[in-house]
Amino acid sequence: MRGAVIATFPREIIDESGDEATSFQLPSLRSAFLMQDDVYLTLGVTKSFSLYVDYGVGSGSLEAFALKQLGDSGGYVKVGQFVPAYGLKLPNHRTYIREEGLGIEPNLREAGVEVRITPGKLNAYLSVINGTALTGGLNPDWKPAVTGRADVNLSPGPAMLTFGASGWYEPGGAVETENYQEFDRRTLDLRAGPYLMLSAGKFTVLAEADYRRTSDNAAETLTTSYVTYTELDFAPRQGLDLQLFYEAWDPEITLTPNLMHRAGAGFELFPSGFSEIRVLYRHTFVPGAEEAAKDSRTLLSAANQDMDEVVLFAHFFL
Ligand SMILES: [Ca+2]
Repeated sequence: MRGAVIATFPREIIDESGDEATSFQLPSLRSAFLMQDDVYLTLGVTKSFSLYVDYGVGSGSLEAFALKQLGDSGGYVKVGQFVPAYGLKLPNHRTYIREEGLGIEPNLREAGVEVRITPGKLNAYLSVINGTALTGGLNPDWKPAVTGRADVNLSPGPAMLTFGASGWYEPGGAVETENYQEFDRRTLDLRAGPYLMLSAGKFTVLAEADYRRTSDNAAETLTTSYVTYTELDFAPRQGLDLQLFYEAWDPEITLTPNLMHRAGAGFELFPSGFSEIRVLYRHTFVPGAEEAAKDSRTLLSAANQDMDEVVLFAHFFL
């Protein structure tokens, strides 16, 4: 089970153009919620064939697949409904490289086939997916999407280095109508980018950058955006992790100033083998947006991203 307590503190944005602007102001928020309450079961049918079910009681998300291992190296074929492989695996999904910038939600499950191969130092995943029966998924229409990631694992000296890239191509993204005669309303979504993990002694660096292009045929719009994430971890002793991170999101490269920056720090404690507590503080800011918002109301939403947040995560597992 994973829960979170969040407090946000928006900076005051003064808009001189009128009262309506107040509706754009992000509310200050004190909130607690259950992020995840999964029940899961693995059934080993034979040495190399297993069945796996994971149900999110609160979210209704369902992961259910059959997995056939290919040899002893970790390679497999997976068939069913699962979380597609993309980029770094972060415990916090409220980052620009997940839910906020790339639209990859924590409860996203897609039905399809995934293959993992591990020749030599390479570790590669490739899946063909097409939405999900329960929650819709990202592409609930007739066109399958292709996603995957591949990385190389090296150990230069005492360090461990993993670097690779991910891609996610959806030719039939979110359909905005139930009327299948209106096929042109579909969107095209492409995400791609490199990532790396480097650890040496008590230090670990995580980094990812992604490009995203979304075209909406109905609205005749094309959006090009990019996101980055960098994290530095220091573990002074076992069971304690200190973190510094910086991320950025430009939701549309042709529009300026709307580049959002977010920087923060936090720590992670493992009081026992079954629990994890994370506390983090982060500050989001958009240089130049406040000044620009006085002239252009369209930039108010960017200006109002300016805020501080304190988040406490608690995670218990069996
Ligand atoms: Ca921009």
